[in-house]
Amino acid sequence: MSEAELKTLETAFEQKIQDDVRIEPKDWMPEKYRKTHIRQISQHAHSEIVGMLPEGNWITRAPSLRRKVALLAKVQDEAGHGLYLYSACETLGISRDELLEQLHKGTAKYSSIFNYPTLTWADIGAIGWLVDGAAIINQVPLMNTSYGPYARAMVRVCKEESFHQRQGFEIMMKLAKGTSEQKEMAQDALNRWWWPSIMMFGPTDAESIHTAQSMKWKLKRKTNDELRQQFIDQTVPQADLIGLSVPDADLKWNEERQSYDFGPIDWDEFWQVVKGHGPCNKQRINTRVAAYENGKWVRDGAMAHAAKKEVRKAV
Ligand code: BYC
Repeated sequence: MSEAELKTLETAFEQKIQDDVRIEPKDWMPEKYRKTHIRQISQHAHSEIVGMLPEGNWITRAPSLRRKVALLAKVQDEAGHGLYLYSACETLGISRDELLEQLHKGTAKYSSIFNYPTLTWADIGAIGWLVDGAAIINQVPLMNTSYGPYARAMVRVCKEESFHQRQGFEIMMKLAKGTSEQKEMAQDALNRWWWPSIMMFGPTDAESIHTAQSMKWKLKRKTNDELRQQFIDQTVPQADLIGLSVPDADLKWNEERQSYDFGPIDWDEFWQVVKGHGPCNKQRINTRVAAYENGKWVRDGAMAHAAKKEVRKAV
């Protein structure tokens, strides 16, 4: 391709981004746009399937049949989200096997939040309320992201995450209004999950290496700090409503900004977890690798079945 032809394609691409016309899989796109989408969408897909593990851990111990059914449905929804996102990512010219290999080898990331343990039933409430709550805030703007398959996947994902957030909040509300032991359990879960949830939005805008370019391409529609602030402003009144206290001594309503001021985030802890040294990183990856290996016979069976069907069609 000549330089002039490339320039024409680049100009047409930039114009589409400017006019909010979605980029679709067969459209021309800069290689960096393609790569950065593979990075973000695959990190998102990996987060969904690794995110099943801390919650799946409680399916057999849910305190009632109603809670068990709701949790089972939630964990299945996360598997579905992973599948839409892997499919969206595959439209960018990378295979599912390559994506999973990156996860297993640790060259692709997944959300830091899923490297913390779920110690009590209240943790399931805290994850639904805080983690799914954070996920919704992060993902609603992504329904307007510039890459078509990602934006469309986000529509259903966001609807389902809203159910998850409500079921988590309901668990917390019941515990907070229950016996003193139950309230204590809810408070303890909030204490442990609050700061990791705030960290989910990623490094500050000043430290974020990808935000500026991703905002230009309209991959990200809001910055990490904007989303984090939105989460805090939305969640603090919910904690107040159920009588739990947010574990931040510096948290204070700022009348001028009409927003909460909050205390310093432990970025050292965040990077430790991102780099693989969180409480459950090794366990999570080992479990995923074992699930992949143990599922080989299912994939082989499905491939053999598909191949047989193709042969039948051909004769
Ligand atoms: N954990 O330049 P930055 C869910 C990495 S919700 C681990 O700001 P970017 C779920 C980042 O990848 C969770 N790593 O990056 C909810 C980059 O490293 P690389 C998943 C993180 O991409 C409930 C470096 O730090 N949601 O699935 O502009 C139940 C510098 O960061 C984290 C999504 O993935 C983190 N928290 O912004 C079940 C949403 N934060 O890649 C499941 C889509 C940053 O250069 N993703 N890093 O090696 C996004 O919106 C953005 O990718 C992020 C990061 C805001 C996460």
